[in-house]
Amino acid sequence: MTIQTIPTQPFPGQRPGTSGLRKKVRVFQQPGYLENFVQSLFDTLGDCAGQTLVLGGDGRYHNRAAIQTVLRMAAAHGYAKVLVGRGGILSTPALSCVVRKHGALGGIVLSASHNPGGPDGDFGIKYNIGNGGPAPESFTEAVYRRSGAIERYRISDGAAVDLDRLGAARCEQMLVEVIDPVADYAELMRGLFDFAAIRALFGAGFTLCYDGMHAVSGPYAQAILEGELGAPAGSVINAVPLEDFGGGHPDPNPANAGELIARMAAPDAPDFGAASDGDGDRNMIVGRGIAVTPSDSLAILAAQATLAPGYRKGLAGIARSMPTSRAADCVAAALSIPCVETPTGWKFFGNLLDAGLVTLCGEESYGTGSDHVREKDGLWAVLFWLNLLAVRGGSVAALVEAHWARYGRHYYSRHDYEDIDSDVAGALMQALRGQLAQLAGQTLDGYTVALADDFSYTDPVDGSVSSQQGVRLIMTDGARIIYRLSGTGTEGATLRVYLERYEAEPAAHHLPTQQALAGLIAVADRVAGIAARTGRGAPSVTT
Ligand code: VG1
Ligand code: CO
Repeated sequence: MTIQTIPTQPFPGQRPGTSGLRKKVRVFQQPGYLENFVQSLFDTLGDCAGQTLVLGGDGRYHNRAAIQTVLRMAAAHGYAKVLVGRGGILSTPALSCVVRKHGALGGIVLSASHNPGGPDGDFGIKYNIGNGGPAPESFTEAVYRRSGAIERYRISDGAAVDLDRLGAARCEQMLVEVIDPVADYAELMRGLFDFAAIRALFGAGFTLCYDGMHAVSGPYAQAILEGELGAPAGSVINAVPLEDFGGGHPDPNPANAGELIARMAAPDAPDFGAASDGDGDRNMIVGRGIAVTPSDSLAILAAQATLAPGYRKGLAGIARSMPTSRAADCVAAALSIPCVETPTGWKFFGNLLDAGLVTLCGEESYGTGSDHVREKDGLWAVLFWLNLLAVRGGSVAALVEAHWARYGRHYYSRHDYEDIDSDVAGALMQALRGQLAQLAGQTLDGYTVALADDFSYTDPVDGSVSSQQGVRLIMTDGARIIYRLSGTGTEGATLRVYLERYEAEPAAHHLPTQQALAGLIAVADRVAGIAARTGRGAPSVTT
């Protein structure tokens, strides 16, 4: 075994987006592509000698090959130890948990999250720092700069490590410890939630369907929900992680988790439905005949948090991404705690959590989490909901409706226009930014614009500024239209339009969402010229 220095040349475009570097599998399969990025990462970190790295992925196609490459490169950079999940598997929240628990320097997640997998699908890599959370923008930008100047990478020519056997192995001087991917995570969950109450709930006949979408969360859900909490065998469907996610799109929303939504609408529907995404950090909560919007879910968890043992002392504050509805703000106001508005992407929550400014965080994109790790956490959200239902009784729908009755309802929808031409998308955003000054004060189809801006965020902890985080039109009645371009796609551009309208009156809480938002949808198109510019008469995905 020797450490080799291999000459290389920069690949253009190795710039991490909202959540890591994501490209087509074929791009990652180019010789040197992954190596260049990992070398740029290690160069940016500086001295890694004697440190611990945590490594795992969502099991998608190319995961195992990439893990071996990272192991051999870590060995060449003097890491003392790498903790790697058995089979190369670690969900994103579990990796965050392991990094924190074992005091690692950081972790590498191999995942493209909710993007489809397989040879023609997507792959991705993300670096998490010692707090367990995604590296901040200043760091990922430094990695990107380094990737543009790279001339060589260092790698051991050692043999592949057997990822399927628990226990210790070696690569050069480095210890490789293959760990149970579930154990540390399950222990953390036991300390946060009332497992006895949830066990009693299942014991009393409560039924659940959890859709693992053939992605990473199946083994976690089976071990915890079926194994520890007594949900009947078979409650977790599509539980085995597959390299191509069974051909599905592991994005837990009503559009992509069709099987679950159909089950929850059937006459013999279980009491509770849930799904998670490729890397296990997203969640969708479904009741009989109702899919809970993620923004509502955050607000409901916040309002009821003290019913879960891990949050009995109450919340320091709540944070939500800017496009996430303001339902959580109403709860924060009622609790007299702060609600912080951040740009899209979990990396912006890390500083707030580390500083103890907030306890719960959420995004409209089916992401919810807390200070227990530094990532959003799909199964955690499911356990939180089960804990609430076990303590309070009643159904998902009843809990949601009671919440709306007390705080009002924020009708909410996201319209995605996927794979549009990047230049067209760029021009659309540019034109929107150009209109901002004129828009304030205008009345459009009955909505008067109170504020039109491009969201900019100053991190209250380190003072860093992130600008151009989404164009917002905020109406005098509090309704909002937000436009931004996705930072996780690998083909063309995706325009996301976020629509929100507040309704205080309980008698008006049961409209179909798209109908309730129809007026705003028309304004959104009129202002941005979506149909005219993109040629699309309708969004490709509506959630
Ligand atoms: C999307 C979501 C964002 C989320 C990100 C990563 O980003 O909108 O809220 O944090 O995915 O989620 P974008 O830039 O495409 O809108 V995941 O589950 O990929 O880690
Ligand atoms: Co994800």
